Amino acid sequence: MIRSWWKEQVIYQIYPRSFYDSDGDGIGDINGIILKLDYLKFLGVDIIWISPHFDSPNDDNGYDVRDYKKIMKEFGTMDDFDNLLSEIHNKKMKLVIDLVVNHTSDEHSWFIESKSSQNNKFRDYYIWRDGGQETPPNNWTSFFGGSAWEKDPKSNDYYLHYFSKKQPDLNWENEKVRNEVYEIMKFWLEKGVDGFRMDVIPFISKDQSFKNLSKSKLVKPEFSYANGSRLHEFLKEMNSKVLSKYDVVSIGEAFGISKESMMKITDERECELSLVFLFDIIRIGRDNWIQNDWNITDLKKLFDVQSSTDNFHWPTVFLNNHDNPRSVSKFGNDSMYRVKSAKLLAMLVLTQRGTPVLYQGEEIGMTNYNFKSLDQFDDLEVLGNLPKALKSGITKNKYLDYLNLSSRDHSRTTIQWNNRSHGGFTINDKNWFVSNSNYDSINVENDMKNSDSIFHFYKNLIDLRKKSDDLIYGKYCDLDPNHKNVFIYQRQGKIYSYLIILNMSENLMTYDVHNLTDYSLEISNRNMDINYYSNQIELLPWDALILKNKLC
Ligand code: TEU
Repeated sequence: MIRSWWKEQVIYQIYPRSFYDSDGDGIGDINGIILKLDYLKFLGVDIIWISPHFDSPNDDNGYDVRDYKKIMKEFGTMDDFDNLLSEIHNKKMKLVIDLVVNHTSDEHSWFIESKSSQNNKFRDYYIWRDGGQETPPNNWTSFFGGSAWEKDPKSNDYYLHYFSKKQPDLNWENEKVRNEVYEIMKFWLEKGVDGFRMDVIPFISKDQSFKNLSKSKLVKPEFSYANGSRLHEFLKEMNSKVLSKYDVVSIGEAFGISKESMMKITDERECELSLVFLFDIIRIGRDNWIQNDWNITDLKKLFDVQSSTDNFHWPTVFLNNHDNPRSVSKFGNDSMYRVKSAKLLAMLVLTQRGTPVLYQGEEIGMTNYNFKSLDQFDDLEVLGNLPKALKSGITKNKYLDYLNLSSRDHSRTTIQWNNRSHGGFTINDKNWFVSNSNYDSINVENDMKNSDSIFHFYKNLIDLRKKSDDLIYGKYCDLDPNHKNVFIYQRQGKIYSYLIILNMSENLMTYDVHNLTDYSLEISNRNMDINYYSNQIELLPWDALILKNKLC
């Protein structure tokens, strides 16, 4: 295993709009991030990834970029960004930015040119097709509802958009487009950013036949659209022309790719990307907006696939991001056992093999929001997919029930810093979205004061992980894949072997552990003694323990 800084460090994602509003306009901003850097440093974060900070009309909260070299005005100025970068570097942390280059905004100058006439030199920057009569060129659908094609009344041609119609897809077959992207990457790298998270990167290569898809393939378009035949070629080109010239981390958001493709992207011998975000774990049980039941044994299998890969691959480990519900609400118990189960999830994320990626608010156990009606959502996906949901035979109320489990907006409520108005997110009384009413008890200030809080548990685990190469690089082995409640795995290194025991249930039980008495307790989420009876351990609901054994 080749050592790399990005394997050893902890990433923390910031969704700037919802993080901290320093100027009182109700929208989080860059100066707000600067004000909280000491907090992140204290937590133990090494790498900060910020969701898009570029100029944008915000149809999809910045994932629709109007100008890649300008800052979103609500977030601040280029001087603010430069300040943020130098402050982060002064504190010996790193900054990763979001690269959204599968598509741009329809307000990007390239698209305005491209749309202006069929002969315009930017026409081929996007994907235009003649739809014939009144029907789109094929039956592909957009992730945000409806057809993936939008007709331009001027030319009668259709352009492709996998996401909203304000997010036209770039034509990566065009070498000029690729070079433009590489130039944008260099612009930010020359400023000193330490890497990129790459939005829906497998989608950049598209099946050029643009054939209709069968009904079954349309159900999960990510698997039919993703992984066009030139993906690996494009990534290798990007690597050789840009990434290889800098000591940076590249993380592809790899929505819907096959295991083979994932293995290729992250294979260190292939020179494509450093890491990918797979969605299998975070989306377990999901079918579009529907959250089905899932079980612990299935979850363990997914960790096994990613964590036991060979020495040439390195996974990411995460249970939260801005596109998914809050982890304690999905994987834990956000009522009676909120604190305990959030600590268990912290242990899971920080002791698996792979780079841990935390999401703002996770470190204090923020929970899902209780949406009462569809008009409370901000996410354009909610209304976009409503016709499809109704067509599938469910009522609006049922759709709302599903969204209360699955919506992206749960993670976009504003950060709960203290118990003052809007959870202290803003210096004024404005909020672009909502804050969860539980901010009077769940907030950063409370967690900082209480040494037994979720925050301090994260901090202690991060610290432990950093001090132990064996916990980072040790071999991973799931010791009891079939157990329905307990997730027990070993991380075996050169000097220490660690046992991680997680009771992912409300059940109280006695559990057999082979060679248990060789181990001593390193840390647990219990504040009372743990009883070992020879090779048996008593587990209380949501117990999480790390045991350690010095190898000879
Ligand atoms: O996300 C893509 C993604 O995996 C999901 O958001 C997906 O589109 C949706 O849940 C399908 O139901 C990335 C960004 O993370 C997301 O915020 C953007 O909206 C999207 O791409 C378009 O840029």
